[in-house]
Amino acid sequence: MERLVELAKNPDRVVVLTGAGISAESGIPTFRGKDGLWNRYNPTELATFEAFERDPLLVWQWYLWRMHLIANASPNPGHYALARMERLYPSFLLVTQNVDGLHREAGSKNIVELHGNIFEGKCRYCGKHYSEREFAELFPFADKSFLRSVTEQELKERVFPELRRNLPVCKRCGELVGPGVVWFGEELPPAALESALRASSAAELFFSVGTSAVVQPAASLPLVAKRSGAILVEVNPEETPLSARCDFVFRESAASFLPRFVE
Ligand code: BV8
Ligand code: ZN
Repeated sequence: MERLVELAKNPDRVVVLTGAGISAESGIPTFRGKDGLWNRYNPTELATFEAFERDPLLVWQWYLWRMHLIANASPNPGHYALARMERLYPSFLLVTQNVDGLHREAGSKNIVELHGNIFEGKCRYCGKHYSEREFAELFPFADKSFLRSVTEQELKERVFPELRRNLPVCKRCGELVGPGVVWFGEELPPAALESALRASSAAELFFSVGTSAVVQPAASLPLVAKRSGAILVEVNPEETPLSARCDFVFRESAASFLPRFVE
């Protein structure tokens, strides 16, 4: 750590890429970890437009279950440390694959959300976008304060049976609205990907935190940084395909490493 802190004294361009692992200590299951979402469901099955067209009720049940978990979760010391880190460096960009909004809740300002925001809505038929507030109005079950007012039990016993007749219908085109996230096979928001690529190719110090580094195109960002001469740091209790390319690897949780790094 000392050598990294030494090297990290004066870089003025720092990029941090985060994945589901940084929200693990907020109680949100990761995708591929041992208790991961992938084990109970197959998100490449569910997080797709095909699945939504085939069974919108099942897809919305899965997302409401996750939204309920997230609405009742709070940022952990790892999120707060990154919000502090942003103030330490003249140029700092946080690029997240997470859709839970916990970085914003922890106070991070310079954020790129590559995979969208689970509390927003997106009509994939006419392209209309719904902000968190607009979507909560269109689809009250998606409202964070509603989700905080019910238990998981009530969600399953009271909300799910009502869901079929209350799925969100687009105000503009009358089709069903889905969650405002990027599904597999869908393009990432071009502006978000562009700024993440630009910052990664100019970075002097690049952290990959809590990501299994397999989902493309996000997983290519650390390699873009490395190729442009950045020092590459991985923070992850487990080995990933990126580990061998890193200059520093900290085999520990984000919530333990990041607060130590910024103190
Ligand atoms: C695109 C939003 C084309 C939805 C997500 C082969 C076959 C099929 C497809 C592909 C293929 N090869 C490439 C693809 C494309 C595909 C892809 O990459 N698939 C993967 C599975 C191989 N990519 C896409 O489809 C992308 N779109 O390519 O479109 C295109 C191009 C142009 C024009 C039109 C179309 C879209 C990808 C985005 C998908 N959406 N999420 C939702 O959330 O419901 S991805 C999903 O995975 C989440 O966003 C998540 O963040 C992301 C990545 O996972 P991780 O964040 O890394 O989480 P994971 O569980 O994997 O790892 C957690 C890590 O944390 C672990 O390493 C663990 O050890 C660690 N950890 C655990 N605890 C802690 C910790 N670390 C620190 N501290 C702890 N306490
Ligand atoms: Zn529409």
